[in-house]
Amino acid sequence: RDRRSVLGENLLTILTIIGVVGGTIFGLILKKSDHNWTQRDIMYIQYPGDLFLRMLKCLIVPLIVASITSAIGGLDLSLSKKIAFRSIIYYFTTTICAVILGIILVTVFQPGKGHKMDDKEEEKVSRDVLTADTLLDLVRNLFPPNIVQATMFQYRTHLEPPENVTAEMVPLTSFKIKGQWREGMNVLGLVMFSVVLGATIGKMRERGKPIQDFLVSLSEAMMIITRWVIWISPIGVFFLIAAKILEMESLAEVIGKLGKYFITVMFGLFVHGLGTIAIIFYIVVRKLPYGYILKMSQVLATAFGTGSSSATMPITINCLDNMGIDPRVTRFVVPVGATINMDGTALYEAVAALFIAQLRNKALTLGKIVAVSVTATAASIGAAGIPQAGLITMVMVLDTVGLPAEDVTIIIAVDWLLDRFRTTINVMCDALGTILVDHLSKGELSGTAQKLELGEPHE
Ligand code: DAS
Repeated sequence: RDRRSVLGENLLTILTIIGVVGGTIFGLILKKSDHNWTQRDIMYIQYPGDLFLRMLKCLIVPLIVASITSAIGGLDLSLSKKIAFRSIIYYFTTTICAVILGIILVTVFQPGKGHKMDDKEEEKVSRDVLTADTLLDLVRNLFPPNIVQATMFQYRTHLEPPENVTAEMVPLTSFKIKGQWREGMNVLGLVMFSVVLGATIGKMRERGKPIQDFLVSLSEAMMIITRWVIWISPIGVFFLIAAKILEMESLAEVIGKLGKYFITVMFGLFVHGLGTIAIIFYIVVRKLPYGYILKMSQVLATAFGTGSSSATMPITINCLDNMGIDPRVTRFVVPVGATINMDGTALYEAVAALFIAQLRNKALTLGKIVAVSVTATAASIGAAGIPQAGLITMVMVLDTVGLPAEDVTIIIAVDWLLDRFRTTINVMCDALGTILVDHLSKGELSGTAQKLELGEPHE
């Protein structure tokens, strides 16, 4: 790739980071002014950012179908099975580690103690390990009806969303946060379909070539559009963050009640992110990470600015292409990971649910805590890669510990900020997984099948 494109990449990275920092400062300056900011004012400020977000959203459906299908179709079936298997093992291992880390931190830090919301005596629970009732608890909670719902997908077009969405556990195409309808998109079904279609095309061999060639071209066309849209990200993240800062309640009063909770989640995300980097780079790829992280910074800044793994996905794919990762691995691991691999969300759901249980003075048996680890994992799989989707699937985890769905409102004040950080971790762990799977599959990839033809690196 020539020097010009590398210079362009670095310039864009610096501009996007300036966009994040500038948007934060701009938002704080506006917030400090004595103007009374109405929802309408904020909508206008957010408008350039919304345009940027919508441009990225337009790419999601064609990019997911074309990338996953052409990536799997471009490999012989045995190799694509190996890549899928390695990816799934990575997703589950990192998600479970994130949940366990979250449970340990919230149990050690006890962020909910001291702000009791219920004055009733703390229930005494048997601290013994696996008694019959704990086991019963575990089994009863292991497959609550909403786990089935969370994995059930409904890909609805823009129908009028159902009324009481917070009780609904089916990952929604639209849901309400703070009285505002948010349109979203659950791509789980689309990903499953693309995997099956890709495997079918692979099996068809020559007869599948016309559709394979079409999908490879469609995937490349989406990446070319991405490389145009990517130049708007500094402006997009600037206005998205400024508007969010204006919307935010004053941090002072919020930090009081939710301060320890906020710090517990942030510390967990930091440890998980650092740990994943250390394991992937020092043990597997044996390369110093700062070169990768520097290249990744534009992706991470976009994930932070948009709060959406799905919207950031085209930019993640483009960045990994520029790193020389095999496009067939990238076009499978990133779209699937952006949909079902959300380590940051899983950690956050476990911490938040146990934090609220502490506030409510609800002592939990070991069975309940183990059940939380299962439902927090399922909730992160069920969460779509759109802003604050984790807040919606949180209801499922609250249900596990016997808390009402309305308790979600206790943590809503800082959720938009935590959402950005957990989305950044989600995206970073997807990219690290791609680098890992590419490294593990190097031999087989260079041997058997041709690389996907990529167009000119971006200008
Ligand atoms: N914003 C979601 C994402 O895009 C994460 C979440 O809501 O927890 O990854």
